[in-house]
Amino acid sequence: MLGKLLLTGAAGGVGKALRPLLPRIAQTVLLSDINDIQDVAVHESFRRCDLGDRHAVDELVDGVDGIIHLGGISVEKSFDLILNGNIVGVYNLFEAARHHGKPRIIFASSNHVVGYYRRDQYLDSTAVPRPDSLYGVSKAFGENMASFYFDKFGQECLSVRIGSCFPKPANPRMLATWLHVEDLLDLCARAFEAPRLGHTIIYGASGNDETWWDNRHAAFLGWKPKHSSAQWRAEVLAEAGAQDPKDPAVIYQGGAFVTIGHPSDEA
Ligand code: NAI
Ligand code: 15L
Repeated sequence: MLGKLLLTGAAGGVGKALRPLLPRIAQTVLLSDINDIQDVAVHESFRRCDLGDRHAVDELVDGVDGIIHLGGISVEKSFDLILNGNIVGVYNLFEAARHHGKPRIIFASSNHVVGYYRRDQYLDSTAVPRPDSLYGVSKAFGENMASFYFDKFGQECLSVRIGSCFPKPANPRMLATWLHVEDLLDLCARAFEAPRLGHTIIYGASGNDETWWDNRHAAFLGWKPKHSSAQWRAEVLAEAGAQDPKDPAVIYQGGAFVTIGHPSDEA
């Protein structure tokens, strides 16, 4: 059990879903986000912080025993927004951790690091990144920060290439990528408890019938997802109707992210 856990991005979708589960792994939780949070529970506290503000992030991390880093831009957006939240923000977080006792970090990376692999390719964590967006590039940067900070400074981090962490799968692609938040919580618990974590990358998907990802390099964590998208399969496929096998959004793992244009070209 951790003493004080820092949860960044706590006002977001995954943060909201994870918060009620966190007493299973930490005595107290420091919530943080660039947006306000009103419903702070007894075991929680809240500090508003822009991840791009180095001094504020340094103060945020001081005194925490572990970090779940969800904060940042979570979809394709302008480079300026991604630069602040996901590049400068990740740098600030790792620097703050290095200066404050190196609490373990769980970094919310994304499947969009490898979004330009086809769905008939089975990937492990050694696959060379093929990002499908500026967003995916920024998550690859975060993973590289994790690698560098471990090799040079001994900062341990689990980068979770999260598939799709939502209450239920929203489309046929998510039948493969879906991650139940309880499986994410269990993965975080194992990463904090493991005798050695080092720099590890894992794909974050539940035990779905279809998968494109092989987590054998992270087998030492003993993570066995309990949930599966199978219960929604019939409903999701019926709602979606026929899929065009020539559509890049169907061919590639990143789905619709591969069809999004450059954000600076948008009207
Ligand atoms: P979200 O967009 O709902 O939450 C992200 C939170 O980060 C927001 O509350 C936002 O206000 C905050 N944020 C953005 N910029 C910030 C900044 N400069 N400083 C401080 N806070 C900032 O995203 P969601 O779905 O909750 O995802 C959480 C994390 O997991 C994100 O890092 C996302 O990239 C990653 N992820 C999520 C997936 C999913 O299926 N939900 C899949 C893959 C990765
Ligand atoms: C992500 O990285 C996003 O944060 C999330 O909003 C979804 O788009 C998810 O990937 C996905 O691929 O389904």
